[in-house]
Amino acid sequence: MPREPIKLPQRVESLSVLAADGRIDADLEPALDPADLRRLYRTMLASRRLDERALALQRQGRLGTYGPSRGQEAASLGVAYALGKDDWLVPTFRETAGLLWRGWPMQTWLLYWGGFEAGNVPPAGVHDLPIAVPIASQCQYGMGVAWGCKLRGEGRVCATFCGDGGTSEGDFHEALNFAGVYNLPLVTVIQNNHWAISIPRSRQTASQTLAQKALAYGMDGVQVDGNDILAMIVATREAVEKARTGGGPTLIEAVTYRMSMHTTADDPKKYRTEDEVKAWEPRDPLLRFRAYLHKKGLLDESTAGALDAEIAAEIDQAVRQYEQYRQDPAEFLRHMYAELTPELQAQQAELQAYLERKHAPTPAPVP
Ligand SMILES: Cc1ncc(C[n+]2csc(CCOP(=O)(O)OP(=O)(O)O)c2C)c(N)n1
Ligand SMILES: [Mg+2]
Repeated sequence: MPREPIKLPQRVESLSVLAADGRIDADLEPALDPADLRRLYRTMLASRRLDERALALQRQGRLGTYGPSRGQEAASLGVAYALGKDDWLVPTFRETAGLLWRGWPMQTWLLYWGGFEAGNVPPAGVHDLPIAVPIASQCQYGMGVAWGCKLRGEGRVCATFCGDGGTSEGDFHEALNFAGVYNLPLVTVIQNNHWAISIPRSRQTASQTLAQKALAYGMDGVQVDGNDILAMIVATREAVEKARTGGGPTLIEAVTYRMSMHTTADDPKKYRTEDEVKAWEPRDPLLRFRAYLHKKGLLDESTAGALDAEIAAEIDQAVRQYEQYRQDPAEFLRHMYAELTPELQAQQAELQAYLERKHAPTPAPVP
């Protein structure tokens, strides 16, 4: 009757490939097509610039409350890249880079933040769910989608995202538990950006890592340098391959940092120091990837400048389309049920009558 450590078949690993200064672990470096590397860089840059523009638009009163994704681009993009076209992605609201890779037009993304229903509609043929804001709800949706994939037996996989704060929600644990029991083709990615609004990661859990939570649900966990796009690609590819071939779910903790405010309704200076933010700046995923591409001879100053100009024009065009968009005010009633309930029908009729009154020509004054 000895006392001994329990040996678990699952593993918790840590993974990083590309150091902050652009040095690479050659044994782990994925063999990516140079055209793909360039496209990945372009998407990461587009995501960063779009994020900056969105912040400016919100400050000018031209966009709703906005949640920036600055600093978290690699964690999102690496996952999107590792998925197949027919796989599913379930985003939180910081997946700008991943959604651009999946083919979401910039103007659709702007419409989402502008509060329009049209911003919730994935482009044709893109198997993504709309952006979900309720914390860790994405885990449940992703688990359900993965279950559907398994039942249909088409070999498709679902990747779902949540934040470090999301790991304290029941939804997170219930989804992982279910995915483990039913051996679902699910990759759950925690974007550990160190903050849940003003709650630091250290107050979220006493666990040393978030990746180790995988063990409780009978799956492998991997803690990845989330600012290292190559490591994110390697880890997600392995998890996707395993899921696709019946090996079940994986939990990925992407260690990253929220370089901006939580949303435009937040002032992070109230709860974190400038020094902390500064310490993360050299680990910026965009700078690191750029250094890597420079070293490989895939990006020079003039190409980088041309790219910047191209992306700025693309964003200008998307902003124009967004601001010219006109929505039928009754649109919001149409998305909850396949058939309108009697109550919603009555509301729709009332709205219609109101709009007709509002737009009717003003009657001439009685002489
Ligand atoms: C169920 C629920 N409770 C509260 C909120 C308000 N809220 C929005 S984001 C957030 C913090 C989330 O932190 P984390 O999961 O780390 O994600 P991050 O914002 O850092 O990306 C909170 C409390 C919400 N959206 N949903
Ligand atoms: Mg967080």
